[in-house]
Amino acid sequence: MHNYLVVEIKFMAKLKILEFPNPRLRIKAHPVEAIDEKLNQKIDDMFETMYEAPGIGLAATQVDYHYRLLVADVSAEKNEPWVLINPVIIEKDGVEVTEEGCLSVPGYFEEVERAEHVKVRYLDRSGSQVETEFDGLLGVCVQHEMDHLEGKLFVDYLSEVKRQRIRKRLEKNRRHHSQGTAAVL
Ligand code: GNR
Ligand code: NI
Repeated sequence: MHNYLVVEIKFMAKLKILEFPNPRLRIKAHPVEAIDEKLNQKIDDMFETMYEAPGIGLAATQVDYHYRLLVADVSAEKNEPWVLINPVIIEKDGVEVTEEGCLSVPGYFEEVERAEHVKVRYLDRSGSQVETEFDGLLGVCVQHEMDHLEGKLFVDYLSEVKRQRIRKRLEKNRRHHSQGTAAVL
């Protein structure tokens, strides 16, 4: 009998980001049950997708993976990666208005009101439960990503008129884009 060592090599992959008004962005994410190789691969793929976009955060929901997982990096050097698994806000205070954008709503930036400070309980990449206080841009980003896990988008904080205007323009752009693609085929 021969014993074989099977080596599996996985490469990082850039994932497709769902765009508003795709109904899959409205799915409420399930808790992560196990931090295993499959989840680790997903985390790596999410970082690659976020850095290439480029964005400062990405929720699993946006890449059609409906588990409570988000990544973020607001540093200029892109060397401060954060991974939050099953995050829960346990304290919040203050009010802050920030001009937000979203990779799932490309090209639009609008002011959104969020808590100024949040304390979040979550599992880190190693599976340890930790509590961290977030504020500033990272605090806004974490709240924005946690909304995604609930199926909520920043455009939901805008007026119905503004939201419909954004939806119509994005749908129109997408129609034109897919016509161009179809003509090549
Ligand atoms: O890249 C992003 N920038 C951003 C700016 C202000 C507030 C929130 C964000 S998050 C966004 C990436 C994204 O869509 N994450 O879900
Ligand atoms: Ni977003």
